[in-house]
Amino acid sequence: MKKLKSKESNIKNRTINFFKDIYHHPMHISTSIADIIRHIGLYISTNIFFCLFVLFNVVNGVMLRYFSVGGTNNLLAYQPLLADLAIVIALGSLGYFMRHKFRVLYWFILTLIGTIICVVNSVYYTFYSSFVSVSLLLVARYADDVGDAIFDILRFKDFSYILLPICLLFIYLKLSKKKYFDANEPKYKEPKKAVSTLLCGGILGLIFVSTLNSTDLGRIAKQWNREYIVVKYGVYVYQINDIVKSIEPKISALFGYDEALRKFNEYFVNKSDEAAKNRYTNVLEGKNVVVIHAESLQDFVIGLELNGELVAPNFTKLAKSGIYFSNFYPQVSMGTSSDSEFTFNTGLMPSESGTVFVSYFDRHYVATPALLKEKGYYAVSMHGNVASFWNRMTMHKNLGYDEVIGKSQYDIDETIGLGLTDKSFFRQSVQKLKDINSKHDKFYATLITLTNHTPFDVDTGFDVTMKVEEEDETGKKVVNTYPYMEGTKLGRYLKSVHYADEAFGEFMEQMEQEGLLDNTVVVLYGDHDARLDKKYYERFYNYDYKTDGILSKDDPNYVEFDSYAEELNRSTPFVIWTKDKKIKGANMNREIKTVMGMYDAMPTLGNMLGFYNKYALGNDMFSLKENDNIVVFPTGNWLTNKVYYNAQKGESRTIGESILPEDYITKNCEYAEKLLGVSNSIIVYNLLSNINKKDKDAIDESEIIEGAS
Ligand code: GP9
Ligand code: MN
Repeated sequence: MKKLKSKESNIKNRTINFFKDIYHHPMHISTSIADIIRHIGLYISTNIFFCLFVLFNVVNGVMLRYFSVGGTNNLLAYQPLLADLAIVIALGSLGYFMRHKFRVLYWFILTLIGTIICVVNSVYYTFYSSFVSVSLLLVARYADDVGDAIFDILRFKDFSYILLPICLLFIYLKLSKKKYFDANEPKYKEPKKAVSTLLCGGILGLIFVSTLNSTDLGRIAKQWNREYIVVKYGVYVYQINDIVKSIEPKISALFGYDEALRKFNEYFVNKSDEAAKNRYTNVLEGKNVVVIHAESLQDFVIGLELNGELVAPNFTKLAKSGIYFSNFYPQVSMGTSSDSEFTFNTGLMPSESGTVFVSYFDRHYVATPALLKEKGYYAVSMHGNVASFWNRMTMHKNLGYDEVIGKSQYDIDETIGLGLTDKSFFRQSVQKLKDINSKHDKFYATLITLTNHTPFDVDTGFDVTMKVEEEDETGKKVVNTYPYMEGTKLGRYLKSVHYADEAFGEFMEQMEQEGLLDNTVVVLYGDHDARLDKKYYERFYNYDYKTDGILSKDDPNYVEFDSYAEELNRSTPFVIWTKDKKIKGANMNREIKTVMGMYDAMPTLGNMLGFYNKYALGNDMFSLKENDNIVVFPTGNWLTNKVYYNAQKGESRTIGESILPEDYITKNCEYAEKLLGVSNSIIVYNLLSNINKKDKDAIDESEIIEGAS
């Protein structure tokens, strides 16, 4: 016993001497650095188990990033490493508030949880190229799809995370056997150490936060780009954030239900249970529907020419030969693409907090795919990116799509930017549609494009310079080239749109060749604007080739591009196109200039296709009474043919010579507020599931009565 004790104190002394040596090293290490190292050394030698706990959990986090996302840059990235360190140290520090026995158990439990997080995410990533969400696990919807296949796909790497906790256990047993803990670590609680260790975790956390930019912060708030968050914040912060995000909607749904239901009933009490008939009612009934969700496609490119060449000839052709809504506005919030998909298919607005696709995917919605399914359609969504992106895999099913075709069902033979090119995507999708067409009576297909997404890095060779005919010194006419939009983000956007347009043109040709356009309506919408800085539009509309700058404000040709112009410029094209230019007497080739929101798409198309959703918040564009409409934005801003109202600033800008009726602004503000409130309540409190239940109860009751009679 005595011998053992002296051996232990020898070890301790040797360690202390080693760090003393560093302190007095002839290399003239500055005293303060040597001091720090000595302290760290002492800390480690008397807290070996805690340090190993931190090290092993951090290593597991690094391994997960490397084995899933991959790349040496991920292996060496310092940001997630800092985040992992901070979170593991901070959580681990609480152990010092406990007596020794419990603190070891606590660290083991934390390690076990960390290991489970790594294993589950590793397996999930192998399947879905994304990271797991607690909220998805809770409903376990994806389990059906995984099924037995899970055992075929598991690899050694998925279990490698278990090795370190086993090592930790092994080391613990060894240290206990050698009475290391008796000699070095007190049995009692050490609150001082707990606080200083927590502080250390906190400082590391602060250093980490100081390295983040606004995109990083924005993305953690939204939590939809899971890979990005894991790569930046590490898997532990991701998972904690995911838990918070998953609980948030559940908590907000606990309060205020009765009030929400009262307002909901009040809002819909006078709304008809049937669609108003007009000359477009049922004109498209029975036709296949192909919806093109055109990534970042803005309306100003329709008909736009540069140097005599159309930027988007195919989109322009579609607009000019179909029903073209030329003042159409997406109503997206944080959920961008997914918000458009949601509003287009349900007529509801995006949620006030979080995103519907990620936070409220488990609510009941009345949606176009489900309604068309009732009419015998096969509903499918297609996208070249991973199906878990924006939680589409789950949410599209909830909206009623029979099938969600994502990246794994495409041959990724050509990539640009975010992934599979639109050209390849369309080429392969036509074959899939051909197959679907041969198997089903009619189909509703949503094709979500990808290439025209920021950073718009597609060089199509489309010329965005300015050509000016001038006279040279000899008086001869020459064409000079000026940079104009070349080298700017808007210039890149125009080239990228040109690519997306070419891809769409090829798609239409292939559809025609396969005979798929004959009984099909093609619906095109731009999902949101490209979020380009105002300065590019200022240059675009006011370029002065003589100075390669911008025209002066006094110049007669100067076009003011202020914040209102910027808002109005966010419009995207919306087109309903069929080969026939007249169906049942209805004109299928016209332009509608009345302002329209994404939430008007469902009522308008629904009337044409023969279905009605009382709970869609927009209007059927062909049933508008006063030839005016209101587009409410998630910010509370709204737009009519007469005015753009900015709710943030409490300011408005009239459009053209419009004269506003008395109370026009007040009434529309009230309307916008009510609409946003009721839409959010439907989502948060799941009010449409109640409606269905009520309908069902009513049916059940009538059945009982009928049965009794
Ligand atoms: C991702 C794509 C882009 O698959 O749809 O989404 P966004 O960034 O536009 O919301
Ligand atoms: Mn998008």
